[in-house]
Amino acid sequence: MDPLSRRRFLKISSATLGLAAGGGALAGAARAVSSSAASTPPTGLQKVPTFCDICFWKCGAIAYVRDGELWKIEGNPDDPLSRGRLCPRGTGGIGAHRDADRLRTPLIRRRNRGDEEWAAVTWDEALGHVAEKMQAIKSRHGPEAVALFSHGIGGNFLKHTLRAYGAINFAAPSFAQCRGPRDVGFHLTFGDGVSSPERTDIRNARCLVLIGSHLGENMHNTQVQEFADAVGNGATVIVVDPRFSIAAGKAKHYLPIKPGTDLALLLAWMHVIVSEKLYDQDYVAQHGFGFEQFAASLVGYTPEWAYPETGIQPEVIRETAREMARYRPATLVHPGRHATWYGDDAQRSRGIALLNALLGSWGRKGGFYVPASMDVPEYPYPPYPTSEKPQVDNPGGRYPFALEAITTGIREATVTGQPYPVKGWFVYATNLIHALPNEAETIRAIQNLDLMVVVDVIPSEIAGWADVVLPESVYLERYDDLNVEWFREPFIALRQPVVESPHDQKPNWWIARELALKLGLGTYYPWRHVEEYLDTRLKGAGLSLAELKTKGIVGGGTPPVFFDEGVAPEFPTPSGKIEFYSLQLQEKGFDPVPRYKKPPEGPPGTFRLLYGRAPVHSFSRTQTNPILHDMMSENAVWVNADVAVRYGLKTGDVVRLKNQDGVVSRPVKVLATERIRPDCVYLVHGFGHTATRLRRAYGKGASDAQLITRYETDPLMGGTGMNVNFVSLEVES
Ligand SMILES: Nc1nc2c(c(=O)[nH]1)N[C@H]1C(S)=C(S)[C@@H](COP(=O)(O)OP(=O)(O)OC[C@H]3O[C@@H](n4cnc5c(=O)[nH]c(N)nc54)[C@H](O)[C@@H]3O)O[C@H]1N2
Ligand SMILES: Nc1nc2c(c(=O)[nH]1)N[C@H]1C(S)=C(S)[C@@H](COP(=O)(O)OP(=O)(O)OC[C@H]3O[C@@H](n4cnc5c(=O)[nH]c(N)nc54)[C@H](O)[C@@H]3O)O[C@H]1N2
Ligand code: SF4
Ligand SMILES: [Mo]
Repeated sequence: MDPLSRRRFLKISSATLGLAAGGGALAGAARAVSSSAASTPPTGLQKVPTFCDICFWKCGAIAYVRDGELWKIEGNPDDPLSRGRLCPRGTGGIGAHRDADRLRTPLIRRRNRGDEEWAAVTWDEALGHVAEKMQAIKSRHGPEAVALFSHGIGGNFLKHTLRAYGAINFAAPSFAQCRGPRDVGFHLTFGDGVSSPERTDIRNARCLVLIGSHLGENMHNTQVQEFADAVGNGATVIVVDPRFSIAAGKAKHYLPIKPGTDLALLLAWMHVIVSEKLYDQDYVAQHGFGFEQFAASLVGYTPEWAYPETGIQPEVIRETAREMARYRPATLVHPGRHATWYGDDAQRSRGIALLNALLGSWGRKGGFYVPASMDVPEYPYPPYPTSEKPQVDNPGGRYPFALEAITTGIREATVTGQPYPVKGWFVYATNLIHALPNEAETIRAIQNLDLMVVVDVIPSEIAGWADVVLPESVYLERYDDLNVEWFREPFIALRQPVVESPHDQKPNWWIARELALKLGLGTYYPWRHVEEYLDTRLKGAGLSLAELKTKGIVGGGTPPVFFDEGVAPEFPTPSGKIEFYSLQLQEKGFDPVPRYKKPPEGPPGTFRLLYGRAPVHSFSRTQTNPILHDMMSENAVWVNADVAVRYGLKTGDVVRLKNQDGVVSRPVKVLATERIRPDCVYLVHGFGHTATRLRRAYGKGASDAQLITRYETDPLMGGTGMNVNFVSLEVES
């Protein structure tokens, strides 16, 4: 049993749909995809509503097709996420359709795994081969031996086929390499996670605290727009980051913290707020559990104690704590998103949750709202087979608070064969070579497989390791499952094809369905075309596919989302309250209140390797996109200006980074800057591609992932803290 309750948000029934979508529907929106490649291309201008897939924010968009050619894409004004504006990546998304490096046909491996030598085959051959191998694995090891790694909504149909086959092991890097610790820390405290899109009421915050959440480089559209609104409204911004981020440029207080010591700062802040009685006493008395023990645990964590740990002066800690208290409950201490930093991340996130609890911001305007979604029934499929076996990634509940499956747990089982063998991997839209720490371990696991299938749009690093590569149509060329969004304003959005795929690429629903037919699982696909599936689901909500195709988005009105507006304050924790003291943590042998532990230092002469986002790229997926590539074609390593002088380096000089295990990066340019502490260096993630068929991106910049050979596993939930690698600068002569 999962010791944490699943999220329990408000559900809006279709009865409230009277309020839906308003007048702003797109008159005259038409389908620009001709029914077959042979038919005459449409002339004139078509506008096709859909939603973006360059990251997982899923902004509503309108694609324009001029004389049959994809012309441009803009935000859908009816969409509450984008409010009519896409981020630069979304605008450049049309480059994904045009990318000359795209996969064009199914491929079967010719020689050794990883050699990137292929034979082009038909879909029938490729899927026939995959089905045959899957049947062999099933008869030898059982269906549980086939696992799926996938990221994003596009994986839904493949998941359905694999569930029908009997598979039970499904994981995404968005948990153990991203937001997992944060959601666990908040679950343990409030009984509920932060969700995506985050339930943060940034636009109404009067004080916004960003702890390494580099909004503005992290381009999640709604958050960036709301951040601008908050700054425009005069909100106080406090930024804590070893690097002077774009967000730091908007801050009243910038705290250049020593990396890995945030929990010390959080504890000192809470010490000030509790000892000076600045917290929301009514809120804590009404909703809190174990406050006395929690308060007692803070006694030693004075600002003077935190100073040598964090490098932040005591008076700055006091002043910023008081500033937060001044604006409560409209003080939002942002929970971050990519939280897998040091291995103590669920406890650090719990620290952030507890600070918000003291400020009374959970459920309050300017803090965290209570999201709602519309009720759209699932498609009525026959039940899936059940399994006697537990999931393979977390044997014996070793990480007792894991809310989702752990990618690296599946990888480990694939290497060890324990608790049972994993012999087949399906990889859908996740470049595991860049997304998981310790690339060598990923390759070791792959070498143990009988079958490795990758569904991708470009010949990525992970595709290079596949036995069978299946080329998918990009998001502008396909339908996907519905986006039934949990947000302030609940809504349903449709992704639909705007243009045809240029070669023999196929959409995920088609691939999943054909594979199921080859596996003899036709009863799980009562529908022949995804349009039937979508229409059936939408009819269940009193809507239709025709309506969604025209509007792109149907909204469910603006329900109350704050306690003050009448939403019942519910905390689905074991005590039914906000758990300042956690008995469930205590029972499992963990600290019931967060306790600070010093992070280990690196070897002398090394710098901690930090990484993050650039506004115009998503992870490792956009570097071949011709439009986004032109905006930023390589990354540079940020080096503190004084350090650069010591090494005789200036901006534009080339170095290699060598990590503590002797792994050396590709050559990368230096950015000598005052904007980073001298004890760390920084790379934008996703560059340094090594797959030879990524012609535009190959060899440009350096890969942070390649240097992340070490990671610290979070004992609560299995997240992989990746900010624990140290590099030296190797100057090119
Ligand atoms: N070193 C390091 N590791 C990290 C991170 C980091 O910053 N540094 N970030 C972590 C975080 S926060 C996250 S969320 C994860 C992200 O991890 P991933 O989601 O795996 O991100 P990408 O590296 O972009 O890999 C996406 C893959 O999907 C392919 N793809 C793109 N579009 C489509 C499509 O329409 N269909 C199909 N089938 N494939 C498609 C791309 O070509 C690419 O191969 O990585 C985590 N791991
Ligand atoms: N443009 C763009 N935007 C994106 C994405 C993308 O690929 N491209 N990906 C999206 C996804 S899935 C995610 S998860 C988010 C990730 O974005 P966020 O959750 O905002 O941030 P991270 O990538 O974890 O953190 C990077 C920042 O943390 C700082 N940092 C590093 N170590 C420490 C530390 O010890 N303490 C503190 N206080 N700060 C530290 C770094 O200097 C950097 O500024 O971005 C999202 N938005
Ligand atoms: S934030 Fe940008 S890339 Fe992500 S879905 Fe929205 S427009 Fe697309
Ligand atoms: Mo992420």
